Formats: sequence, structure tokens, C-alpha cells
Amino acid sequence: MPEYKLAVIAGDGVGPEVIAEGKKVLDALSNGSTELNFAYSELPWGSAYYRETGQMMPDDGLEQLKLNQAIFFGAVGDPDIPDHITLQGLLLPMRRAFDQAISIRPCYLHPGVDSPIVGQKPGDIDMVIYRENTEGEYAPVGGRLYPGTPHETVIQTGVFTKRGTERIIRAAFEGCVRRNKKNKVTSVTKSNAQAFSMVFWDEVFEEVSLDYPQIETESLLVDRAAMDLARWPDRFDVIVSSNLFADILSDIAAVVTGSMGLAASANINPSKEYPSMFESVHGAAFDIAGKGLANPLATISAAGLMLDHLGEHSTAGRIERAVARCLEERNVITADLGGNNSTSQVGDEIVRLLSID
Ligand code: GGG
Repeated sequence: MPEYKLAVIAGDGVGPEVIAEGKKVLDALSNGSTELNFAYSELPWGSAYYRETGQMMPDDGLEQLKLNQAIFFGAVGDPDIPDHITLQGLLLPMRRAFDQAISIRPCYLHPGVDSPIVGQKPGDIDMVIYRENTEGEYAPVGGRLYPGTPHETVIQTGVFTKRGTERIIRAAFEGCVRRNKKNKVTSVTKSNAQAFSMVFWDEVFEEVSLDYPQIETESLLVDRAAMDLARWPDRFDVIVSSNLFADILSDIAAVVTGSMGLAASANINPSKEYPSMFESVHGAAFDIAGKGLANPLATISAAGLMLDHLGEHSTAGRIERAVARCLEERNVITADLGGNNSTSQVGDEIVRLLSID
């Protein structure tokens, strides 16, 4: 029986609540199976750990994570610790050290879920965002000179390599071919203003697109893309963009498909040399933490993406169907979708739906 070694970092805010439901679903799948088993390494890292130790994870954190086949991640962020400390101390080092260069973020308007965009029907919005995940505007390159003086000078540099840019663009085209839906890839940049990095991105996009003549291509400036996502989200199929832009566009895509609480994300190490990581797109949401209000479906869907990545395609499909049915039936849903059920009741409902699939 395959036993998958999973590192679990519940993290901050609503992270522990939604990860508990993700694990509930994984446990239900393994209890009902002779062929699936999970061995968890529970890693209590994040902001509470930072308060105790001054670090978001221990010095050998990445070494510990390396021993696993995948990382199941909750959320990071704390109202009392600056966001750049929490993010730079845990999530970003993982993405970089394990070369999780390809972030995949599917967005679908499910039956049973209302889009805030008038006229969008179930299935109309169906897209996947490919986010470059290890470099670009997130590269930790820069510095501060003469702090606290009138000459204070700050530099923050974007890093765009041919390898990184080509990899994410090619992954987007390959994903588009596999999806076989609208057969269109939209590249999003700001090359009118950023005449080095983003013009370079446009050139690589053009070059890679030649290998996929059957795929329609489009290049949008990020301001136009944001506007179109908010007015015509049904026109998109696959979007590929840089680390920062795709992060912002992911939030727009999540809310136009109903809720931040539904958006899942895979952070893939393409060589499979290191563990990939699976998480919700949403963060710690500490305004609702500890109240049982968080929607666990993003994290449960992320568990589905993780199983798919591990090769358990049919089990991943079962999770996807259970989530879709939960949303369509609307018997047990959280407040973000207009319901009044708790985080754990939604997890229980997914387990029930899995048992009758
Ligand atoms: N579950 C994802 C999470 O906690 N995200 C926190 C965050 O601020 N992420 C920024 C990013 O992914 O770029």
C-alpha cells in the first residue's frame, strides 16, 4: 500500500482550522481504502513559533521538509508581526529552496455559487492562472541606504531569468493543451512601463508560443487584465503572469468565482526533486480566526491538487466531485457563500459526500 509522507504546516490565523478539515478528508479517504495511507509530519511553525524563537521555522526546517513527498500548508500572517517577516520567514523560502517554480491556480464558477459579476452562469468562468513562483518581483534583491536620514534610498529589484520565464510560460501552454477548453493563453505584463523585464517576458512568450500554433494567444497589460477579469471573466482560459501580478490577479479571479474561500493553489517543483506544496490562495484571515467561520473548501481542494500531483488521479477526482456537489446542493456551506455552517461542518459534509460517491 503506498504511504505518502506529508509535511503539514497549519501555520497562522485560520490555517489550523482549514488544515484540520483537509486532514479530515485525507483521513476519510485513507480509512476507506486499502490502497492509500498518509504519514503526517506535523510542523508547528509560523507566527506562534516566531514569538517563542524569533524564527518562523527552525534552522533545519527545509531539511526536515525535504524528507516528505509533499507539503500541505495552511496560512501565514499575524496582526502583530510585520507581513514581510512572516512571509519571508516561511512561505517564500520554501518556494525558492524547493524550486516550486510553477504555481497553478484553478478558478471555476460552480453551480450553486453566485458570481458578483452580473450575468455569469455556472461554468462560464473557467480558467487557470499560472503564476511564476520563485523570482520576478518577489526576488529578495535590494537594499536600504542611509536609513532614517533625508538621503534614505531604497532599491528593490525584479529578477527575470530566461529559465524561469520560459518554464512558467511553457507550463501554461502545456496546461492549456491538456485542458483543451478555450485553447487560449493570455500573458499579462506591464511592458509599456517596465521596458526591461516585461519586454523580455513578452519576447519569451512570443518565442514559446511558436511551439503551440493551435493555441490562441493574447498579451494584456496588467491594468487591462484586471479590468477584464472584473467585467468579462468568461473570456479567459489560461493566464500566465509574473509572481506579483499573478498573485493580485488570483484574488480577483477568486472573488469573481464566488469567494476567496474556494481558491486552491499548487506550488509545483517541476523536476520533482523536491516536495511540491499545496495551499489555499487565501491567507491567515485573522479577523475570522478561531470562530469556525472559515471556508475549508479551498484547502480541501488543495488536498485534491496534492493527490493529483502524487499520481492519485481518481481520488483527486473524488474530492473535486464532493466539493462541487457540496456547493451545488448548498445544504452545508459557510457564511462567505451565504450559509451559516461552520468550518468543521463543511469538512464533515465533504466526508459524507465522499462516502456516497
Ligand atoms: N495560504 C496562503 C497564505 O497564507 N498566503 C499568505 C500570503 O500573504 N501570501 C502571499 C503570496 O503567496 O505571495
